[in-house]
Amino acid sequence: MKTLLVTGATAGFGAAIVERFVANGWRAIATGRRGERLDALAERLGRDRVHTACFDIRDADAMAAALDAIPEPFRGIDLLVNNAGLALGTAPAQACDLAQWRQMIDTNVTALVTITHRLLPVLIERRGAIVNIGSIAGVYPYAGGNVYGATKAFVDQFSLNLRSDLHGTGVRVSVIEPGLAETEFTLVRTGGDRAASDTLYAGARPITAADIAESTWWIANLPPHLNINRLEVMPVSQSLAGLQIHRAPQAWNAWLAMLAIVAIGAMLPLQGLVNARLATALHGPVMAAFVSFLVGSVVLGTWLLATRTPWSAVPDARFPPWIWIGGVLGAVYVAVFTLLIPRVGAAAAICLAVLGQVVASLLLDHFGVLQAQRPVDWMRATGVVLVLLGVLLVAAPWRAPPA
Ligand code: NDP
Ligand code: 8X3
Repeated sequence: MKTLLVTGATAGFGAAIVERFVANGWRAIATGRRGERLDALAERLGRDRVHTACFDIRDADAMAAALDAIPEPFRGIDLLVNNAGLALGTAPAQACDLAQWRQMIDTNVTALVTITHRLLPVLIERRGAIVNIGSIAGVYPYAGGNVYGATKAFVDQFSLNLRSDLHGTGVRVSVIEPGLAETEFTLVRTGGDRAASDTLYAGARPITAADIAESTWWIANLPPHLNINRLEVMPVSQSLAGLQIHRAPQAWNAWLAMLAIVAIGAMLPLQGLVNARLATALHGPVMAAFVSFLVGSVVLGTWLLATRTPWSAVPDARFPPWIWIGGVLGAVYVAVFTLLIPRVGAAAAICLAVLGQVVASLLLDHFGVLQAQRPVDWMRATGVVLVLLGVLLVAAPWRAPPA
């Protein structure tokens, strides 16, 4: 009976790989930090077939102690699956937390080479195999991939270099580079943001943990004269999307952006005027609020959908529910102005609306609600706010509200 050791077997790929191999007659050593999950796995698959080793893979002493404590039937390791790993954050490098970078390097790189170094003698003795879990992030750069992608590039190159050094030993070395795969990966990456994780995978039919277990099984069970060097796996729904070009800001672009903000800001209070008439002349305030909701949804929806275009002046938003939340906000917004216009006058209301619009979008952008993931251009933002304040001071009728 053959034995494999899988790091990071408490979830995702690792757990699925253990299940796949044990179900097909292998013994497994399952490692990870969450002992209760390892216990559940061993209970389910049988303690005679699964040995658990609970340790933080970044702790070299704990790793050594756990490997020393492997019971006799499990000591002849034929396959090492270096799977434990994680990504933390998607912020641009200049906004990243150094501690998170270090954690990724310690886990995805340092721990991986440490356990590999430790197990090489037994793998050579048994003419075994190593399957490292890399990532497409190590091959194709993307914004926010910074250190995570770099650690996976290391895994790729380390795997290829290992092959060279293990030449003639019969030990096979492969690296699997999965793309979008639904596991706890994004939950970990976003610090536990379930909504962000669900949104990423929704409708994409991503790779499953069982798919990667299947690929690992295939690699491990090929005839001994074959070695898969690299296996890049993506869901059909994912493909590559080119390079990006930053162009120096053009004056007309900035003015266009400002014009758009002013136009959208002005549209809602104008609708407030219409609503005020609708409410009294036609169907009352409920119908007015409904019309506000519809128009607000369309306006905000158009705004957010426009962000999918390469036009860089609008913030990047990819979260469809915001269209509807935007609709509700639009309705409240219009309702406020329906009440406000008769009191302060249309010019002042429009200026206030525009100001509110700019401040709100800056705040949303700043706190990452629109997932812009880029710092606010405070120079331009302050300029816009100052101009609008100026317009408000000059144009607003600081006079008695219309009778
Ligand atoms: P999961 O978050 O579901 O699983 C990660 C596993 O790694 C867990 O078992 C976790 O165990 C373990 N792990 C993380 N840190 C440590 C640590 N310090 N000590 C011990 N174990 C640790 O993610 P996936 O299954 O998706 O990820 C598995 C591998 O696949 C990772 O290397 C990831 O980079 C890679 N990958 C994932 C892709 C994806 O889209 N999902 C795509 C490409 C590659 P515990 O927390 O219990 O310690
Ligand atoms: C995980 C794949 O594209 O999310 O390694 O970085 S990706």
